[in-house]
Amino acid sequence: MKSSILFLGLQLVAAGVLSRQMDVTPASNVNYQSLAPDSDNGTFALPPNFRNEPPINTQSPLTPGAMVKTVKYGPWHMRPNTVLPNAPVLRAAVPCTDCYVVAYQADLVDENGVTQNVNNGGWLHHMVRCLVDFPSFHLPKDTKLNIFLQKVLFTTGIGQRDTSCPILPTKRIFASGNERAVTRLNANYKFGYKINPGDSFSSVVELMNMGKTAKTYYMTISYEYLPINSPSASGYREYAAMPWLDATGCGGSDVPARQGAYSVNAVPWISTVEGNLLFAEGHVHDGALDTTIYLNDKPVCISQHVYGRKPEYVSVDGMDGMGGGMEGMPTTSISDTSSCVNFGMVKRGDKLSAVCKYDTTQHPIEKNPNGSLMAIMCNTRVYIG
Ligand SMILES: [Cu+2]
Repeated sequence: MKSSILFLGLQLVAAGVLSRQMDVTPASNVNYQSLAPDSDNGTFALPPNFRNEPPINTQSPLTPGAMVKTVKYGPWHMRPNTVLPNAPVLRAAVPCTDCYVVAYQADLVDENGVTQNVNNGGWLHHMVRCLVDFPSFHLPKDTKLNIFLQKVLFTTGIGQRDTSCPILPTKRIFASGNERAVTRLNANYKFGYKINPGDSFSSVVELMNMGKTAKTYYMTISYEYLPINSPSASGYREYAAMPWLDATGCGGSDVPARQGAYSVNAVPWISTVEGNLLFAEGHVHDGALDTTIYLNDKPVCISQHVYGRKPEYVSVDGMDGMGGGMEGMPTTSISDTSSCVNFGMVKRGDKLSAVCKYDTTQHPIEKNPNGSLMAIMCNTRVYIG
């Protein structure tokens, strides 16, 4: 209750900031009438003020004039009860060139296109997509030499630097957790991610097969995009920055699991840009309640994590799913993560920070196939434009 009042307050503060914004093009043509957070297969209502982007609609995209392309990555053949930790996807296909990606959504499917999730053992634990700014290699795709060169490229990156971790070899641009929420960059203003000819994507993907049979998985990403030359793209620009606030700073995001109620702090970032806070959501693992983003130590966004609202996020131990709880008891995983859009402005020198609240007595930590507790995470992407 307290947090929903705080959240309402934050919305009002954001609305006040909104009226002072300049130098941005409102994306007034985005049809937000169709926003219907509870129109999916949810089994209970979302909390008040929970902002949930509607799924990417391949037939009628939210942005008029936009196109949607679903790109399939993989396959990964996984034995039962196994984890594929941060596998690289090198030279991954881009959905378009000379275009602005305005929204995207990840999913995990099997070879028949059937969605794989907690209820049948398939986890898209997380994926992180990076831009590798290098003309594509013209070598046969799966030769050892090419794979080696792509790995070198992936780990050295060329010409692109990450916003909050310039020390990293690549520039992080997209990410998703298993809740597979939509990231939308043009909720209020005309911003997108620009893909230029010659751009190449790389990703890391962490998958789990907690089921009892071997599976073949593919990750799909549905991109909503505007071709640069289309009239609908008029006024669009690339966002200015996407700082990644992470509990491990520029590390690998894994934080050793702990039981109980506690907070995990992400390492703050001092802004090097000026602009609107366009979109943010927290990425956590099961056990977390919410992620709060602070601007100069004042809370400006609460990204809430809701568990088991859709049937595919409920598993029963001993069945073909995964259980963190008691034998035979249903276990719920994060099914919905709320996003904040247009929640203020940053100036150069401002501090952005984030805190993730965990309470493992309310939601158990996930377990590895060997029964040990899985590492937790606390990170957030903040798109600024
Ligand atoms: Cu993760």
